[in-house]
Amino acid sequence: MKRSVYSMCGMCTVRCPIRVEVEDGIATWIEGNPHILGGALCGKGSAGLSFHYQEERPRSPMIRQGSRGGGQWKWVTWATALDYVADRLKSVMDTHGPESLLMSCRGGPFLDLPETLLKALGSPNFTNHDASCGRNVHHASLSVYGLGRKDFIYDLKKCRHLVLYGRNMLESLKVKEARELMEALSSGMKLTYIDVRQTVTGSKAGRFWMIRPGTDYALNLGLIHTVIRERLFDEAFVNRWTDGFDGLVRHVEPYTPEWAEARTGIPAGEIVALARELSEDRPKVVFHPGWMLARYLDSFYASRSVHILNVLLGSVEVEGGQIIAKGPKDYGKSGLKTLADGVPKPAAKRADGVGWKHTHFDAGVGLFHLFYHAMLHGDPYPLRAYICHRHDPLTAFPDREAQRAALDKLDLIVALDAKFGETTWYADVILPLAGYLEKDSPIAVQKGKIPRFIMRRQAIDPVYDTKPEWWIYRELARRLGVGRCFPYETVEHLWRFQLEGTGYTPADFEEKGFVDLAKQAILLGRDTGLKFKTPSGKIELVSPALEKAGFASFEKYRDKEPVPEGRFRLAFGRHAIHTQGHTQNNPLLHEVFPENVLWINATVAGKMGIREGEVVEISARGVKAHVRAHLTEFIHPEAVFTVHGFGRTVPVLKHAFNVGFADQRMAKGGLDLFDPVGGGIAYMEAPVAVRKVREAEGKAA
Ligand SMILES: Nc1nc2c(c(=O)[nH]1)N[C@H]1C(S)=C(S)[C@@H](COP(=O)(O)OP(=O)(O)OC[C@H]3O[C@@H](n4cnc5c(=O)[nH]c(N)nc54)[C@H](O)[C@@H]3O)O[C@H]1N2
Ligand SMILES: Nc1nc2c(c(=O)[nH]1)N[C@H]1C(S)=C(S)[C@@H](COP(=O)(O)OP(=O)(O)OC[C@H]3O[C@@H](n4cnc5c(=O)[nH]c(N)nc54)[C@H](O)[C@@H]3O)O[C@H]1N2
Ligand code: SF4
Ligand SMILES: [Mo]
Repeated sequence: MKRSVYSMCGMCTVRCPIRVEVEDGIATWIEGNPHILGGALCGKGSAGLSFHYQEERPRSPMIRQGSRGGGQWKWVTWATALDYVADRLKSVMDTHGPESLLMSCRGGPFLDLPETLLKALGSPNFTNHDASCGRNVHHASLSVYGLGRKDFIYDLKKCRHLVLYGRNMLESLKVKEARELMEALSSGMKLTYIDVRQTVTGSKAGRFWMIRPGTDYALNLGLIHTVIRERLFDEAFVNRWTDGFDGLVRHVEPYTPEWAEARTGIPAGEIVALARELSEDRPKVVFHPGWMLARYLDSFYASRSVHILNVLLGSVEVEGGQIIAKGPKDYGKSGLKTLADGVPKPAAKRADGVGWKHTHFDAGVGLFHLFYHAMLHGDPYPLRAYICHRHDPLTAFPDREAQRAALDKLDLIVALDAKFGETTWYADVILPLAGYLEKDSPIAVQKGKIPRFIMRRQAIDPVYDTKPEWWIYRELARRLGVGRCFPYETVEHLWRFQLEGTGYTPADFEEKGFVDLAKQAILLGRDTGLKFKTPSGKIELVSPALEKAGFASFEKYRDKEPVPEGRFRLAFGRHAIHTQGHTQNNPLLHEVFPENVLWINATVAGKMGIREGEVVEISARGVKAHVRAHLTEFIHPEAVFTVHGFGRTVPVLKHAFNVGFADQRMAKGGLDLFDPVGGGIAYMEAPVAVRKVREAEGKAA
């Protein structure tokens, strides 16, 4: 029998809506939800079947037998695994208090379950991956608007000019956004793409600037200087909605386009030309803040300058610009009920110090890397158990050795994962999650121009002995004496609980897999209707909160140490066919893109005697690796580039084990190297060395 099921992709965290065909219990076809994506899906999404029917994933609960990371496991039943986890957690909490429990979970729409469990147990230490991703951008956005990085959407359909800083929309992709970009380009939208190398996205741009690594802040200061000097900004908007414009004017005075040229390598005349072009198209222009801009010690201020450029050109809450993402309440509707709302906030302070010691960071999820200090030193109090849910810090954060040394202080590490991540392999217990086709998930809210509720429905029975999150958290909670916080038996009960007061029922999702909460999108009025969540209610070019915490609103530009010959900034990023570190073992994706290489500027490589395809040694602070060189003129001479996620060390991953090179290994000492204001890891601050292998071996001998 053939069935069609609306669900959500899980091959990356974008979670695109999908339609799945199932024949006699076997999934045979996946496509993008035709009502939203017109059937389109990316390569990774299309390889979803190959993930589900592959053997090399956790197929039943596992308890570690030998040393951590040693790879000796015992398969156990769910009852045994859950009893074991609950008993160990109880004993840790009895001895050290509930706050000694840490949980990290990759951000996303389904966080209510893990957050509720942790809160119910009495620990404030919930965190996510974002210190390794977009935290600098997020904090910069909060400092300007009081709204975070996810509170804006970009109206590409009506935009006239889009500026991207390493935001590689066509490779580091979201299906809906990539389609919108292509459509906008076909309708004449201009695209300026700024990166240390050329990308697929950059190849579609009318203007491509190969910027000197880490100098985007200097470029933006030059742009802001020009916009102000030539009075290209939206005066009405700036006067009505911003605080601190005079301070900005004074700050950018010395930063002429010529000054910026000397740092970025981008000709002053071109910087001026871009500023003028954009002012003609304003406010239908977008400077996209991306995720990370670049990962340096001054990325917070670089990101802030991107937000400020949008403000100056009036690109706020306007068609073709950036629009404040609307939730149910903006349309007078009730939001979903959450389990966490019914549980009191734990009294203990966060062990990462966020919210009390570090008051300028968003206390919602804090900063993952700061927990390692608490693990190692028991300061401000001991952390003794860690639940790692769909997160892989040993891949995503720097310095594997330093991380392991801290993790080794813990009495218990539990991993909830659908794959064998590096951290999962280092855990004491693995609770195997069902793949996304094999499970129902809680209903999610998607904010946007028009907010919607969307549902992931189970399409097939679990291929192995794996379980969905809603079941695992409920079972753990019951064993830990907080089952009352998970008041449902089936997922249907949970959905009904979530939908209480909204007027919808689970049946409303059958037709399309989602429900839109309005028919027509509304924009808030730009004269009186805007309300920013800053203390002043305005856009804060000068941020009193930031200054109170001891940081400047406008930071002067500091030149970076020059990169010596033979050394490079290690840039990294994504490829359209892989997701972070967890698709390298997918048989289909492995076939298309088996191994990462190291991009290096062809002229520089020529001088070093390095040839295309030759294996080179890359090293930093005592860590060495071998990788094949790829020579191209399309990368800045001071940078090398690789696709992140390779060099897996989990031996059961038969396609990915030991294949390619792990860029994160080069960031030794990097847990302490983070942007002090934005909180994000500054991976690219310390350069790497590259040399020919024969030469390297000769010198070592
Ligand atoms: N296919 C695929 N898509 C994904 C993901 C995935 O794993 N796979 N992951 C998702 C996630 S979590 C994220 S955060 C996003 C990331 O999406 P993006 O931020 O768009 O992209 P990245 O691939 O990380 O690439 C960063 C780019 O920044 C460039 N860069 C490096 N240094 C500098 C610099 O100093 N200045 C400038 N201007 N550019 C620089 C690099 O050369 C690279 O091209 O992608 C999302 N989409
Ligand atoms: N050096 C370096 N470091 C980086 C990056 C880089 O490019 N270079 N990128 C940074 C960025 S942008 C980010 S967002 C972070 C990402 O860092 P993470 O959030 O840790 O990475 P992911 O690989 O997305 O997800 C982690 C875990 O989720 C599991 N998982 C995958 N699919 C599923 C699923 O369907 N269900 C469940 N339950 N689990 C699943 C994977 O097995 C993996 O163990 O890394 C950051 N760190
Ligand atoms: S971008 Fe691709 S892999 Fe990610 S959720 Fe969408 S279809 Fe799946
Ligand atoms: Mo990310």
